[in-house]
Amino acid sequence: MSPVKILILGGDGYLGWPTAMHFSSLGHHVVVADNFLRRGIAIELGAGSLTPIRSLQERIGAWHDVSDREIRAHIGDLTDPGFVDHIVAETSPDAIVHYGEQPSAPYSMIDRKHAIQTQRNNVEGTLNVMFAMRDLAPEAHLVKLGTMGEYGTPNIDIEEGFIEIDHNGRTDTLPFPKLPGSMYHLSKVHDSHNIHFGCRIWGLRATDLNQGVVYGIRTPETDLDERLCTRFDYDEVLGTALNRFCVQAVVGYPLTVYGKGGQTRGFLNIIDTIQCVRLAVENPPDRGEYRVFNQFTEQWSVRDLAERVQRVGADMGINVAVEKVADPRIEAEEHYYNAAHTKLLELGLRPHLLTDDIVAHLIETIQRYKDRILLAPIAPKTRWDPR
Ligand code: NAD
Ligand code: USQ
Repeated sequence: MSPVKILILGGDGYLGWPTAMHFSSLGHHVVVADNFLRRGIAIELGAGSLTPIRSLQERIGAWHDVSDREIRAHIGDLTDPGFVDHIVAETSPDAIVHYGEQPSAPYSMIDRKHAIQTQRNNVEGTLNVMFAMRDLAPEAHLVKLGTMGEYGTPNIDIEEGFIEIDHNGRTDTLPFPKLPGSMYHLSKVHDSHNIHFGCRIWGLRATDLNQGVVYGIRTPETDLDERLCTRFDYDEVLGTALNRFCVQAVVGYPLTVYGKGGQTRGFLNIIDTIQCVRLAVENPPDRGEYRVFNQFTEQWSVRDLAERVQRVGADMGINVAVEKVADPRIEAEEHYYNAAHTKLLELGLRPHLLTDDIVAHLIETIQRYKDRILLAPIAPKTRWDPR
């Protein structure tokens, strides 16, 4: 693909920073925007990244040292309309990759304040991006990170965004019903409706990537220099299941399987997140088209994942215990789950499936940073029903 201009919102985050480096390595013109909300939340929680992440400015300098390529940065808040208009007008992007939201379900369930903050941050930010596109960059392609959790766990197969419905003798293809399980996941549902509206009414072009749970810490670009590493959270609010289990294995903390452990989700390696986003950017939809791709490579129950980490740990000489703790969330602990995920494969996705070697590699990488692990924020405390 010839070089294009890509604006990466949330470009200082777990996924945004490696994505920025990847597009830059391919020769694209990359601009990132971030307000460091994620770094601030980690401080608020008394938690922190396992990996010693550098400031955004240092990362960009290190990337230039290593690759001789430029990434430009704008520091500001996507809920500020003036900031968003400025970066869109200044960049004139071909594609906008939008990671810039509060991504944690537990954070959004701490209390009323955190729920409202999450929905304001996510929904207002995305609305600002849509208006800026309508007025300043109507040809640009919005690649928006949504989540598989928008669908929840219905007792039917999950389709990719839309479902054909026969009703009273008539047929239509309509958005798949949504049953999100947290205020955060709800914010993504609101975003999806808003973006769909922007495509239908204003002729925007957008790809909504309903992503599963991401695991992993290393990409070809982060491996070039330790200063380029991405953040990696393992606390009860910001950490995700497999990442948390591997850190728990390293420090001898019993793996925290919530409830029965039959909660089944789609998962993918961070390398495949970047691959999927690249495929979406390289294959834009038409004006007015709203596409939904389910972005994960395989599905696992959290119980299966914990058993996997336990088995790989044993092979590495680590004694890993699994502890079923009362589920702090309100969610189905055993359920049917079968979600379609063919559209990215049709575009050329080559999945990096979870193997024992990948789990071992993840554990080894975590062991390198073992001295930085904070124990206090690991135990689950945030409850969906705090009464
Ligand atoms: P992250 O918190 O590390 O990255 C998000 C970045 O956006 C952060 O750097 C944050 O500071 C920035 N940001 C948030 N609100 C902002 C605002 N108002 N203005 C400017 N910058 C803002 O999270 P992540 O894990 O990299 O997730 C990125 C995106 O992917 C999120 O939208 C998340 O919902 C989605 N997602 C993540 C996963 C996962 O497992 N990590 C899975 C599915 C979907
Ligand atoms: N879980 C455990 N033990 C833990 C942590 C989690 O059993 O220590 C369980 C949870 O109860 C849940 C499942 O694992 O059933 C997934 O939880 P998670 O914290 O790994 O992921 P989740 O809260 O769903 O959120 C993460 C990202 C979010 C993204 C979402 C994709 O933080 O940004 O949107 O994964 S998805 O789950 O497909 O909606």
